[in-house]
Amino acid sequence: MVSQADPGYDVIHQLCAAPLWRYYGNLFTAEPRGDAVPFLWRYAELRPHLLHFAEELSMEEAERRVLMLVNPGMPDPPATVATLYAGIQVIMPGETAQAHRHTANAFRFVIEGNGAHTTVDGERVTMRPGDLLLTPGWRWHDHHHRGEGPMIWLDALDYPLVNALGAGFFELHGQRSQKTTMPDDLSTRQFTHGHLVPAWSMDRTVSSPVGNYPWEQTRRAFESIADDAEGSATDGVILEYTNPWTGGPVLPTMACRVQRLRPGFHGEAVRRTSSSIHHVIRGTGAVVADGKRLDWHDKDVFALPGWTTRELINTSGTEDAIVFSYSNEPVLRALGMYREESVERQG
Ligand code: GTQ
Repeated sequence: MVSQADPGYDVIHQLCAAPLWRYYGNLFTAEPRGDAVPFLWRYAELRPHLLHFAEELSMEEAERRVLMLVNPGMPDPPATVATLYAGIQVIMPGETAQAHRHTANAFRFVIEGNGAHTTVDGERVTMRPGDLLLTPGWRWHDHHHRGEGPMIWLDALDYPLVNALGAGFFELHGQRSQKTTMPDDLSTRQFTHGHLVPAWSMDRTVSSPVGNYPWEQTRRAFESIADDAEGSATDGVILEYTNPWTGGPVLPTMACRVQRLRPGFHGEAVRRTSSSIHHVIRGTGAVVADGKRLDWHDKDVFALPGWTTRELINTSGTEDAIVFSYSNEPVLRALGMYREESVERQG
């Protein structure tokens, strides 16, 4: 029997080798065991600080003026859950966030404000509250605000995954603003007519070609199935934003969904290997995550790491709750690692 103090341990350590038998249970866990924990960020707490930095920090001092939502279990490098990041960005009237590009895929979900747009590879894309705007990897993008009052949105990126894969590249454009090279909102207008898509374009990329999935469409979708759709036992009436070329997720690494929880909805408990980040568009409710209850309100953000047992609850007896969310489910599915199972309710 080998002794704990066997001098061989020190020697192999010096040789940059290690005894697998001392690590085995941590490397090959019986079930997923990540660093991230379920967590909730209250919009009402963060907003004043965002506005403080909007006053104090110029756009020349910050590449982007963003409060990152850092999971207490993933401080360094900061991430929100495994493979995913969320941040809250603010831009003030007259400001420009300069043009750059990165291999990380990004999208924005607009929280408040009007009169801003983002330019993505030469196309101006208008931003309104509730809109989902895509910036797939390596597209040039710069943000502009020509309206009044603060413009605030949720940023989502997959840089934790990109960096883990050693595939991170970043470039400044050189000019603060890109020149526009096509009509405003063209990609959105071309794909806005349901099943009719432009057949002349052969550029069928892995990412959705749509610049903006407008709130107006989302609202209409919910309205037209208002009381007919039963929805899912875990998630209520949940809709997925799709890539019109494939019917699949909008980005290869991130799937975006929006759900309506009817008054009093109490979802069945489930756990999934995918990690997700949720933004409350409207309503009041709770999520019971691994037995712990997190209460949410309008515009809050909460993170659910993979394999967290969770149930969603709308605590209002009269109002719908509408929740936007994104997950790394496409990555897990592509790699054959997606699993889900139903669990006994805890809340
Ligand atoms: O707006 O391009 O939250 O590059 C993080 C990195 C936003 C952006 C973020 C970014 C951006």
